[in-house]
Amino acid sequence: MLQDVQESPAPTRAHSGFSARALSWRLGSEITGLDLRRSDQIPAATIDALWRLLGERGILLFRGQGLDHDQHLAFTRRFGPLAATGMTSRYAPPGYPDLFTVTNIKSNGMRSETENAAQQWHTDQSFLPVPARASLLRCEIAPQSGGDTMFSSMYAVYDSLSEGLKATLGSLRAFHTLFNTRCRVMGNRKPMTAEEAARVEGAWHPVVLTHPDTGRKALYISDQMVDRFEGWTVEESKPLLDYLCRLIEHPAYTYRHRWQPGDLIAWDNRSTQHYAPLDYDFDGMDRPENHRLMFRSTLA
Ligand SMILES: O=C(O)CCC(=O)C(=O)O
Ligand SMILES: [Fe+2]
Repeated sequence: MLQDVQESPAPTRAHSGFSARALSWRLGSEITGLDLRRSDQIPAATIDALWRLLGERGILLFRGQGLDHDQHLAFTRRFGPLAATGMTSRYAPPGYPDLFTVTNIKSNGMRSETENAAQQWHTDQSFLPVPARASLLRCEIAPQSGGDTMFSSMYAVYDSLSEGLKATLGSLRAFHTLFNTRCRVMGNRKPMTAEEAARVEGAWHPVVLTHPDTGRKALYISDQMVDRFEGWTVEESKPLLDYLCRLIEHPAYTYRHRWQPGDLIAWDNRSTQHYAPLDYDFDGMDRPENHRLMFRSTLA
């Protein structure tokens, strides 16, 4: 059952050095008043305020920044050390091992392995024992129509549950791995080497996570990574996972972003999930008007 969450975000608020406007009621803030190309000039107090807001609101949108790779990485580093790029560094653009390329643009006639990397709800790197704290995705080329990314608030999903289900989930752990029966996004990827496969073998995490910055509880399972709870079979876990995954994709808990080149979105991997629907002409991806090129940095 859907219940209203108790907290409401403030409308446009002035912070130290920037303004924030809610993107939807339950998650997301658009930030204005900052030039991220010169992030070394942003005061530490402003960076702290952005980080606090990210924990509360789940995603921060910065429009029209037009960053290059170096500026993107410099801004990311203001929040802490970078994470390895996830499954493997083979998706990094030349010379930038800390960036992950998400694109449908062919290279040497070969289809991109990341053309459909996000066609399932997930939170980044949850297959690692210590997953990524946050990710920052920058749009360089967007399709003429579509190519959106959707985000969902795991605070809102958790808050919507009954006390009984909260108590049951609060005592459970789940196994997160890309090698699971629900995962549907490996289709176009080259087989992993044994070493790559060992790095992403999987990890156990509590199903309910207490966010270290806000103290709020968030649901931490995903359609892409999880097919069983600890001590339960896959078959037993499926009905409850199906139920929770339906809540995660419920429009009431989501924000859908229509990208423009130059946009940058930071998301908190502890309190949100994301998903890129195939809402553009995927079969016509060879035509320039359907090209999509994004770069992601990841915080350890
Ligand atoms: O393609 C997208 O919009 C999202 C890609 C994604 O999941 C990621 O970069 O972590
Ligand atoms: Fe992702």
